[in-house]
Amino acid sequence: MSSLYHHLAPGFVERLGAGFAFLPRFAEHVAPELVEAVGAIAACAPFRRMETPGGRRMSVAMTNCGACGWVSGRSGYRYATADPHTGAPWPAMPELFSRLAAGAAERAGFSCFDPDVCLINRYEVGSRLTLHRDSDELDFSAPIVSISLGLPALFQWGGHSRSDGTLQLELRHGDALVWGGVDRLRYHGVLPLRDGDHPLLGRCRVNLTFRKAG
Ligand code: MD3
Ligand code: FE
Repeated sequence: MSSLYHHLAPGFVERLGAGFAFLPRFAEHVAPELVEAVGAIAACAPFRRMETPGGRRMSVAMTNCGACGWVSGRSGYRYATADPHTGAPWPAMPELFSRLAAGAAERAGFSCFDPDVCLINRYEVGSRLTLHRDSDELDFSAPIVSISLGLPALFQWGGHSRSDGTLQLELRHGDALVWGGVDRLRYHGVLPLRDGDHPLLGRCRVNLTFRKAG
């Protein structure tokens, strides 16, 4: 599907649903700065593979920046103002991150998006995210903005019921997605990362998701 889009210049917006927009290469021009900022964040709040409420270890490693961060553990999923790993507040969200997220949201028709969380997911070869919905936020009127970096991934998205069929979209370095309105609670996931070697990130993929949690 995305092979139709990736030759297009940044600035192109593909509206795939009333509240779902695909912005190929939206963040490509600032990707090196984003990668550097992720390194600085991870130096303070290290990537860790969190435990699910069911006691399994996720294959994706995560960290956060912003006023709060998404955490998972035996007691469930929640947003926390401190990193349970260090006890310290999460690193501040870089200006570049919030500006970029607001810009992507604006392009998709959501004005004044002011995220308080950036969840950072790191996929190694074989890491995946099973089909789920993002429903731990208090305010579903705000969209979620995602930015992909590094190796390409097959993203799958479905409907409002787990059993609805899914479509696939390949997400590449610099691509942005915006989900809001009626599409905000769709099921989605990421298939196991295929091996490759990315010039900036090597054998991994990093995804930033910007949220309004509180
Ligand atoms: C559709 N991340 O962190 S980003 C997640 O590539 C997550 O790491 C994936 O799903 C990743 O929760 C997918 C695209 C995305 C993010 C949030 C959504 C799609 C979404 C929220 C609602 C619907
Ligand atoms: Fe999600």
